[in-house]
Amino acid sequence: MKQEVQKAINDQIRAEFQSAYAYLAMSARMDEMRLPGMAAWLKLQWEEEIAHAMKFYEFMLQRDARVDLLQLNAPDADFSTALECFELVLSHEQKITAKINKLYQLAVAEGDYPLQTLLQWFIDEQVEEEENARNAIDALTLVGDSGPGLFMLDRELGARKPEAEAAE
Ligand code: OFO
Repeated sequence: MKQEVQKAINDQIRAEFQSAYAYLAMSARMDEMRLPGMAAWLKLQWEEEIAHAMKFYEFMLQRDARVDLLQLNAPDADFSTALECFELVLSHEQKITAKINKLYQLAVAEGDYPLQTLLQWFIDEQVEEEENARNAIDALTLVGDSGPGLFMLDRELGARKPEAEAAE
């Protein structure tokens, strides 16, 4: 695999682990805010991001490329309402989408067909990730940041199933 492609995938592995780290921090904040359903939703998101990182990791090993695990930063979980939290989720996912698209452009430019195939899954996944965040923002905008509406929405988001189970 070309050096530039390996470097870009290692950077994407870091971005996926960084996402996991961010969602775990957000989950802890939601727990503090007594919103256990949203905390559980974010914790599932944490698990999914680890799985994303590992997809790239296994792909690198399969192709005899070099995995370099890079340094993570302290995550940004600076919000004071559930709505602000999901706005942060959406803007984070939009940044990840831009990174995946850039990686795809590199895979095309370098003629790396296996990477293009792998990235098809991620391109679809990003559409879903952004949609989930937007749906939560729409619901929170409707119900507001307190009262029975928020309580019900917290329960609804807490019922989210892991991806594998949801597909069954
Ligand atoms: Fe890995 O999709 Fe979110 O960040």
